Amino acid sequence: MLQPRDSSTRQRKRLDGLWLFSFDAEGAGRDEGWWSGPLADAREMPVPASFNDIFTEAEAHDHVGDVWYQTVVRVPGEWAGERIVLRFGSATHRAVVWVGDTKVAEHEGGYTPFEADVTDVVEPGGEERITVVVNNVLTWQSIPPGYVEDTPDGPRQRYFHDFFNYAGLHRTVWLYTTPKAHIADVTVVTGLDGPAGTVRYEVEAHDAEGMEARVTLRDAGGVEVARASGNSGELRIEDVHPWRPGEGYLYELAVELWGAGDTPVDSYPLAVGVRTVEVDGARFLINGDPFYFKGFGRHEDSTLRGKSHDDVLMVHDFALMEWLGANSFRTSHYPYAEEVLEYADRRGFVVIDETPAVGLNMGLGGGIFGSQGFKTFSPDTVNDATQDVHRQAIRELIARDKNHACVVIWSIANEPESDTPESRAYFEPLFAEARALDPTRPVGFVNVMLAPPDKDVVCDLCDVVMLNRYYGWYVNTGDLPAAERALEAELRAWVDKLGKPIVMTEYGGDTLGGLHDIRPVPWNEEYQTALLEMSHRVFDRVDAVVGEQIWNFADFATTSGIMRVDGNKKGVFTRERRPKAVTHHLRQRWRRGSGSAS
Ligand code: BDP
Repeated sequence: MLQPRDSSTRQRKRLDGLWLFSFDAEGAGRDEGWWSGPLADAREMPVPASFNDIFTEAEAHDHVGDVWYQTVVRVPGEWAGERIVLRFGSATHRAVVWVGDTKVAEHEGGYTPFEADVTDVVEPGGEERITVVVNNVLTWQSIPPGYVEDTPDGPRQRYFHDFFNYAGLHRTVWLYTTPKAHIADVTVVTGLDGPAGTVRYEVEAHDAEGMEARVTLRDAGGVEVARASGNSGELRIEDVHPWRPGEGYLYELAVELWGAGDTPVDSYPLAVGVRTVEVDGARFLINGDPFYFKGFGRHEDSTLRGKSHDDVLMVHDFALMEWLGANSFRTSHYPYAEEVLEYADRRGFVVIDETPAVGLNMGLGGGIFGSQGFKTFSPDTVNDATQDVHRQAIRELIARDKNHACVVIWSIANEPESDTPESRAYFEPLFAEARALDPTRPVGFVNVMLAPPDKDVVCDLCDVVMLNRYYGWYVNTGDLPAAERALEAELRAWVDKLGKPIVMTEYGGDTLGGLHDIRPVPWNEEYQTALLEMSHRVFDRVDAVVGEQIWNFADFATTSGIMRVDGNKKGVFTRERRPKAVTHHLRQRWRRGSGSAS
């Protein structure tokens, strides 16, 4: 799915700002038709933002069910005759949208965009009321899953992942135009051939009978380097400047649709980084060179905004990662805003792109301890319907992010159950789906501690083994020598079993910023440093380890519970982005080139 862009044939209008907003605790709005007039007794709510932390009441923070958003927009008069589209970057976790009294869109899944062609519903030059009901409930048939417990005090949302269930309109809402005959999708696949680069392209055009697609590729200085016509084809750049980690060199592909006239009917600019990704034995290659991932599992999370996209935070977070010498991150545990992927393309960051499939594991309690008392896969829990939603989440992720040079691995789930025949049956078709949709990128999922090499039955489907391990924290707590032995033994067992590259996608321990001691003890800053140093010694001894992504970049919000003090504190930065002492170790290691591919 294409991001809205301005071009010679397209315009867009950002609808962000203060919208009217109502909690619908009784779930009355859908029956009462709240879209059919101005929202009664509404407050104002910033868009984009999670709604949870904006007001002061506990009911707002912990609301379960529907919330309503509404705004009035003037559609520019000069848009008459154009195709007009209303697009949401995300609505967490599902939404229905009305323009005036007409329902125009419905979408399931909280982290991918959706849009509606509203040409026939809006009047250019006129004002239109847009109403959205967003629902934040997690069920056994949502991704991620959860369930609602009815209590005498009202509904309580339970879920199995370790981050707060922020919800709302988290990303920009656009109203944009395309011509009637328009470019609906573009797919590029890049390659390298000695000093030359190739860009295979495919254009999908709608309502464009008799028209021709033409593409022109220009380098970063605007100089044309190749052109072609036809809905698909291959461009060749004789002396290519590849996209590479640390150097986000981008070409621009001008995609045009031509009819009989002497200007294009539609035009869409797409940034293209030319690079290759490949797994070769136990090595991970970008442009044929061994690559070592240095970075983090992150969250879209900050004070007040919750999971809202925010350019200030994004640019600052990348600056902090660069300050440390990081070169990569995983979009744990859901697709991040499109702006983040675009920025990663430009900064030369390498991304493991993950679906929202987190918490499909009843062996882990509330994120971590003890079992939940459910079977993960059963007709009443994660079932065929859940798998359909999961499959759709994979489709939407790949459809959205397939053209990003930064994306080098699809992660189809985080820490699911993967040691039972049911888990194998569940995941086999999902791997097939991801590979069919994108045969060019490695596919994997992130394996949990509970499924080590002698138990796991799914990792052989992966191109890259991605491991979350907490030696020295949840196991061997406070005993780093024992942790070091156990971590190394397990990694070697993975090498013996699969011989594939291993990326450590999580390791670390909770650390209260500012807590110091002369001895490293769990929770103090000395312990975080010692634990990471220990882990890094092990990674350096195991050749198949091709990456280290610490859990987590920054402290983040979770549900309340005895395992969490004001959230998860495994960040190397606090939630306010102040560095913990360990950042100095990381700077030394990552900037002087340790933790690099051999
Ligand atoms: C892993 C999860 C991650 C948690 C982390 C932790 O993948 O979401 O936050 O452990 O316990 O289980 O900190």
